[in-house]
Amino acid sequence: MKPVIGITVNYDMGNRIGTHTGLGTPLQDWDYIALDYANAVAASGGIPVLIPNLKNPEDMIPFLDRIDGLLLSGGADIEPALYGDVVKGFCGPIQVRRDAQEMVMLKGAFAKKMPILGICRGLQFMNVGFGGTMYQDLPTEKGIYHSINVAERNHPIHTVKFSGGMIRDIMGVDELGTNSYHHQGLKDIAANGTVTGMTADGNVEVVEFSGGHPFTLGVQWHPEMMYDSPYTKKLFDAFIAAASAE
Ligand SMILES: [Mn+2]
Repeated sequence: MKPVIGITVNYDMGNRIGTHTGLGTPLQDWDYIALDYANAVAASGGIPVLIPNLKNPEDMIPFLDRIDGLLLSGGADIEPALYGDVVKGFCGPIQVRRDAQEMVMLKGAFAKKMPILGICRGLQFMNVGFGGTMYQDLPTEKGIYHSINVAERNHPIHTVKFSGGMIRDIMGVDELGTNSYHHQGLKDIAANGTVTGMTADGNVEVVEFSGGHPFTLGVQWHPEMMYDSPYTKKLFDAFIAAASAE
């Protein structure tokens, strides 16, 4: 049977989606996500299911009994209070409800030893959820620039060097050209995290986390946007295979 992969989504309480598209009305909340994630899951044989940001965090728990793997998607910045920091002027908008709901999903999936793949914010959220911290803005705090929106989304714009681990085994190469769409970056790594991929300018791009399912891994780039890359297929194939084995 094909594994069901739960995909977390963005949350908009500001009417931007509904009123922009003309499909909604003021004061409506909207969930939204790029289709690339679901396409990538489906292309590797999984059944993608979008997980809504329900009002009550405890209402997220039943989803954990119905999914075989969890994909934490990209999106808004994480509330700094979750990693013991205050909001600095260069932090982007946050989505409080998404943070709360995603924490239930992450902790629940981890406790159930379910395969977890984090992408962009998803990697950041895993690190924060397991006790790590963030740079709120890489250009300001670290002097490096990773929000590189100058080409098609599938075009590699920087190189990630793998230092071993599962990511090296999955990809079968020592380094990989990837896209880069993030202004924040990982600072202190959670105690159960091992960095297995970095850029030359010192940004953490892959972390593998212990204590849950062996496939508990996050990447900072957007593999799902690199829809024609064999390495995207390799990564999602490995994730779906891990979820199939449950
Ligand atoms: Mn990057």
